[in-house]
This record gives sequence, structure tokens and C-alpha cells, in this order.
Amino acid sequence: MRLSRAFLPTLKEVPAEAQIASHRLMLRAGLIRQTSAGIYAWLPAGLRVLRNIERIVREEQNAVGAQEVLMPTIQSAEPWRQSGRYDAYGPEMLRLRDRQDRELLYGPTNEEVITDIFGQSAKSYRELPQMLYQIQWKFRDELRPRFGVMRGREFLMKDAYSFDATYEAAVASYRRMMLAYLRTFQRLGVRAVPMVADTGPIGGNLSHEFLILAPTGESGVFYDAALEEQDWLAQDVNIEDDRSLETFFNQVTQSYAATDEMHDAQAWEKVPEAQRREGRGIEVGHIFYFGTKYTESMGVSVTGADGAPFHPQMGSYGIGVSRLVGAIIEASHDDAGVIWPDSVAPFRAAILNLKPGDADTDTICEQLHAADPEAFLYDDRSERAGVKFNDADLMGHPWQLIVGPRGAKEGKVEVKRRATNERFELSVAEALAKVQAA
Ligand code: 5CA
Repeated sequence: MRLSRAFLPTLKEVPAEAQIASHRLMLRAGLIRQTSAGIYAWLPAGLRVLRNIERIVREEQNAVGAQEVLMPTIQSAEPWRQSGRYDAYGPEMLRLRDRQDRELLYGPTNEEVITDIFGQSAKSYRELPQMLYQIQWKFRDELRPRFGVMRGREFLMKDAYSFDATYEAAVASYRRMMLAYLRTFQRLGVRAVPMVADTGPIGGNLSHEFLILAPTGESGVFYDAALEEQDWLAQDVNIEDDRSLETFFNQVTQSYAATDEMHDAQAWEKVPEAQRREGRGIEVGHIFYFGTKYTESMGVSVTGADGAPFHPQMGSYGIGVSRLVGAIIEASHDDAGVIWPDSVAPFRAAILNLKPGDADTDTICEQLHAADPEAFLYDDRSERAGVKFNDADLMGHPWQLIVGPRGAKEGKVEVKRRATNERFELSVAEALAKVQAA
């Protein structure tokens, strides 16, 4: 993509309305624009990041056997009345009426709709287990939307729902999802620590929040550093084997990790001092086991092996996909701008032409650009070099391919790694190999 033709409106001045770095940088780097309070439009570069996150989330959901569906954003009030949540949900729910005066709502979550869909067709225990997920927009009329996409009113969520025949099977589903989450966040280039969460009236110990460490996080967090050191992608967990899942789950949960709401000072004392990590975190995922809460209240049952009907056990599993864009920036930026992890960057590299019009420089830039016009953003504008450097740092491309007349004459490109500021003088072929191998 040529920057001269791209819709990538960067801002030099710092937007006054943005209180935290990620919000400022998302506006300045031309990723989003606000259209109403807590509601944002995604511009081309921002949408690329969102799509990259979605792709990784999707791959890891599929890898643990979840199947993708797509449910509407507009829901009927009916199943929410059945579950008892229509009145309980309160003013956060955006309620609508159609021309027939039917009560509708913009979905804040989907337990009711998925339970209804499942219940319409499921007849027998033989159809279990099922794990269904979608990546769909949600609306919550937050009292105080803030920090840009971090606490929006309209936001993109991955929500998954499991249906199982027994408690043991539901626990296995929960553990599979936990594994998928840890792998997802690691691939996104961030560390999200699973922390015991409040299960409310349902009880049990099966609810975890996943938090990315950042000083601007909304929750206080306490955890054992052991949780940061794990390589979840290298772990050999057999997701078909309950014992293997249990070993994995115990390994995760044996280390102390809790938000301030659930903090246990006595248990914290037992964590070796050098291992204690304390700070603030951003919640990017939340998983719950809630048993038969919805299948029972909505009258969904299937026939068991003994011929008797029973209510399937459920869990639900959310990831804040749009929030993650902000959270990744909170965890990965400096004074100059964003530092995108390779896996989610809107462009893999920027090509900075320091002297448009110089024949050698133009030729090398064109050559580089032609190698991958989709992944490389070619800054071919007739701007000063300083402007190009600043914009490239602001936008946070993992690599910069810097081409000026002196190097170009010798066929050389300067390759800069944004995260470390390392620089390499390379030939065109070497530069491409370096950037494309990463
Ligand atoms: N039904 C369950 C799981 S499917 C559920 O709704 N869980 S949740 O309320 O915890 O939301 C899931 C994730 O969505 C959260 O962990 C958070 O990352 C994200 N999220 C929640 N509210 C917002 C919001 N207002 N703006 C951006 N992201 C949000």
C-alpha cells in the first residue's frame, strides 16, 4: 500500500479528550474515530489490527473444537424474560421497539439466544458436548464509557458457549477454553494472567478473568511471577484426555493470582517474596462455568442414556476483541508511538523513501514494495525525512525499511526494528529476508 494513497489520517497534536496512552495513540495513528460517546468507527489500519486479532482468536477457538456461528446483534426480549435477566439487567441494556411494538434489544451478551437455538434442536445426550462461538458486536450502555475502545458502549466480543452432559464434562470444556485463551494471548504478543474471579451466586471455583498488566488497568492484581514464565504454545496438552487437561489446569491454578476483589492476604504471604508481582491489569477475557442456570430457567433439556430428561451444563467464555487493541497498545508503546507485536501489526514494515525523485532510491523502494504490497506500507509522500520517521514510529510497524540516496547507490537498505531500535545495513534481498522471516 502506498501511503500517498492510503486513508491513514495521523494526528500530530495530542487529542485533549484522551486520558490514556492507548486512546491517544489510536486516535493519533489513525486507527479509530469516535462517532458518539463510547462508539467508534474503525479506519483501515485499525481494522487490520482488529482482523488480525480475530484471526488468531478464531484459530485457537477452532483448535479446541469450538465451532463458529454468527448470531444477530438485535435480539428479542422473549428469551431474556424466560431467563429472568430482562428486568435484572438494568439500564446497561439498550432496549428497542419495532413498528409492531415488539420488544427488542441490542445484545450485551448471548447466553439466552444460544440456549434457545440449542434447545430448539437438541434432543439427546448423544448430541453433547457442543462448543459454539461467535465474534460479534455487543452493546452495553455503560454509565461512563472511557479510555476509547477499552470501555466502549459498542464493542467487539468473542463469546463462546459450552453444552455438556455432566459436571465433569463441563469442567473439561472449561479447561480446554482456558488453554485456548492462554495460547491466544501469547500469540497476540501479550501476557494475560488468569486470575480467580467472583462466581457470584453460582459458587464453585470455576470463573477466571484474564488480565494484561498495565498501570492504567481498572483492577488491582496480585500474582506469582511463575505464571508469566510459561510457554503455553509449547505445552503438550491432549485436549481429548481429561487427565491431561486436569494436569494443565492444576499447573495454572497452583500459582497464586487474584484481582483486588478476590485477594487473600494469607495465601499471598505464602508466595516467595521474589516471585510476588503486584500492579494493575486490564481484563481482556472472562470465562465462567454456570451449570444449568439457563437450561433450567429456559426449559431446555435432552434425554439421557437412561431415557430420563436432564438439563445440559453450560459455560460461557468471552474475549474483548476490540478492547484488546487498546490493551495491547497499553502494554506495548513508548513516547514515540505504538510498538506492534508482529502478529497483530497492521503492516509488517514501512518503506521510508527519504528522497522521492532520486532514481536509485525510487527503484529500491519500488522493488521492496513489490515484494509484498499488502504487508508493506510504502511512504512515497513528498514529506521531509523527519516527518516520515515520526509517522512510522507513531504507527508502530515492527520494521522500517529506510532508503536514502547514499545507501541506494550501493544497493543498501537500512532496516530498523521498532521494538529494540536495532539497525542493520543490508542488501535488498537480505532486508526482505530479515523482515519476512520474523
Ligand atoms: N457472557 C460472558 C462471556 S461470553 C460475558 O459477557 N463476559 S464479560 O462481561 O466479562 O465480557 C467479556 C469480555 O468483553 C470482557 O472480559 C472484556 O474484555 C470485554 N468487555 C466487556 N465490557 C466491555 C466494554 N464496555 N468495552 C470493551 N470491552 C468490554
